[in-house]
Amino acid sequence: MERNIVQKIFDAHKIYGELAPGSQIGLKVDQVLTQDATGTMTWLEFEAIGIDRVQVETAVSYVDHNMLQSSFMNADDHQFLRTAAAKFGAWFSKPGNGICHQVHLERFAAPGKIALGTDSHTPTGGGMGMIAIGVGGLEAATVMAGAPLEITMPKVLKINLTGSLRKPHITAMDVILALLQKLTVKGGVGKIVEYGGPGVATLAVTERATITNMGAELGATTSIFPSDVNTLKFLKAESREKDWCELVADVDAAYDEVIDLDLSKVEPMTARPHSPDNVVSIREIAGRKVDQVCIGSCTNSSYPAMKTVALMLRGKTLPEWVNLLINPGSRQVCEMLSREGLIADMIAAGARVLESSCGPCIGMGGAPGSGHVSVRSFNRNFQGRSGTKDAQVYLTNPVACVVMALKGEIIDPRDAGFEVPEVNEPDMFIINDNLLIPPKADISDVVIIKGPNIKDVPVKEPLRESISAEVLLKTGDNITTDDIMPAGSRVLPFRSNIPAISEFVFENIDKTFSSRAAAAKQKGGGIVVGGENYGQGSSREHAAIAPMYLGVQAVLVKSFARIHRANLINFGILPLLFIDAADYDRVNQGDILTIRNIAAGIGGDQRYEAENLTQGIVFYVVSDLNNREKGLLLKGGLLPYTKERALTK
Ligand code: MIC
Ligand code: SF4
Repeated sequence: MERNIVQKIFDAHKIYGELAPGSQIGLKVDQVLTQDATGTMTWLEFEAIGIDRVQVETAVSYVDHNMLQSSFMNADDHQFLRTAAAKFGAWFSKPGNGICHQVHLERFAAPGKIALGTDSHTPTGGGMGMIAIGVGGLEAATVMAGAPLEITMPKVLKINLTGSLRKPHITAMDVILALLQKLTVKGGVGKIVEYGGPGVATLAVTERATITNMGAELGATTSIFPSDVNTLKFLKAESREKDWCELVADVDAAYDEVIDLDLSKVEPMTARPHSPDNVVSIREIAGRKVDQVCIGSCTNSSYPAMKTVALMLRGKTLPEWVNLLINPGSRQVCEMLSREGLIADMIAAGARVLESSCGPCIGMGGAPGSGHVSVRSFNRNFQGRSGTKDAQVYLTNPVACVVMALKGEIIDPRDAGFEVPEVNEPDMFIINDNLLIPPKADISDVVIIKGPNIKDVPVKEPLRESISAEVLLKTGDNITTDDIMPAGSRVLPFRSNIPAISEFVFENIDKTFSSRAAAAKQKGGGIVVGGENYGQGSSREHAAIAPMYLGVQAVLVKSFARIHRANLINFGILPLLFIDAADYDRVNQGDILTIRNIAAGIGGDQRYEAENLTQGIVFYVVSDLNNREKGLLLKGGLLPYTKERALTK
């Protein structure tokens, strides 16, 4: 049978199941990456499962998010992660080595492999021809403990690329922005996006990685490119040609859906506030004054992108009112730029060069001023994520970012009259792995060190037979995990401390949420009601653990985003769907809902009667759990479920 790339990789990793969309499959995982903001929980969970050493080929623990270190908390977390990696057999990427996705692409990603990461932008590895999927921490911990990755087989959407980009003003960023404009933040839900067609050969690995990185914003399970001579070139330049294999779809491979995209028709695009799919061509909104520009992040941090930025800045000066912040994504890129004198060009022009970390992308510094316009080469512009609620954040390509920084206004890069050099991938990268600590063979003297801010993972009691709880909050569509569990410099340091971080749940929507939830917990707990695509965005399981800690028993919505739905189940919160979307209007905040006979419902047709006691009405809701999800939800979540299975093995 003719197969596409996804089928080829899944076939080679299949433990059980059929590769038909919608069926349950178990896959062997080769690599797992964690980052510090989600990783402390992941490694605490791994420890709680009770397995001595990671069971996957390669596990890497990165530190890249919590780098501000405004108190002891982040540094204590880094020490915990370093000692846990040493104890459990993972690589440790020290702070300063760079953003997990960029470093992973450089040093570990390999075609044909399956990788999981506790970060939603793990699909960056798809640029290398690898299936790389973002998951919650507990999912990653159980896989590192030896479990297969258990997922519902997604559909495969082929994007057939023809033509070539009109570089250098138009970049890979514009490709994914154009797709977001077409497909929206829900367009990839339940799908893997596989790129193919003659246009693929015109894109280098790092350009492909920009596209697969931001495929997360489509809601896709992951995105993947073929592995070809460009892939080999990149791996050779990283001295890793041994990791290469060719991987292309068979000529007559079948897809569930095909979309054509002519690269030569792509325009310079921008996503306007406050959603990555709020995309227009830059020319449509030109003229607005720009206060801040940020370049870098895991989306646009490659050496060619950063070198282009530096050369464009050479000999120029920023306008008085513009702040330009640059965070090269990895130490490798940063070291190469500095050895070539390119960092000097950036700082001479007036840019503020930040360390290789997530930085302003997740509100760890670099917050814009009140109402300011911030233009970023990043992947998310959700309201408040920058650290400033009324900031107007636009997303665009790095060349457009430099042009807008130098002009101080929103302008199409083709209209500014600046020379833009074309920079290619180098033949050889500088390889210096001294910030990458390999797994240790002898762990006899390794002690895991936990600072006072690191608290145990809370575990929920088994699912109740009946839930009678207050609707604590009713939200609209496309609620993000940034809305549920904000990040930024104030909150991120508490990622290892659930009691403390739970005080911030829904803070940007309703400051009283956590105190109301705590009060409701005494009377039976809470329910959150939402619209479509609830929980889009980040993989942070804190958006499930903290509500669980506050007594939330169920979340009732029109539809869920994939990773968040899994996180709710993993932490024992019942994910419910309205059968009739019109019933959404029959629930108000403050109402008391009662859902009875839960065990029988889960074992049966998964339909439940929901009685709105406040309004005296009844409607029906449904859960769409598979057998595994049913089992672990009844136990109170994945941790108690996995521990019990490990003990009874
Ligand atoms: C993000 O971009 O939102 C993050 C911060 O990288 C998250 C992970 C986290 O919340 O720690 C993600 O994308 O999963
Ligand atoms: Fe870091 Fe931003 Fe990338 Fe998330 S999206 S991993 S915060 S750089």
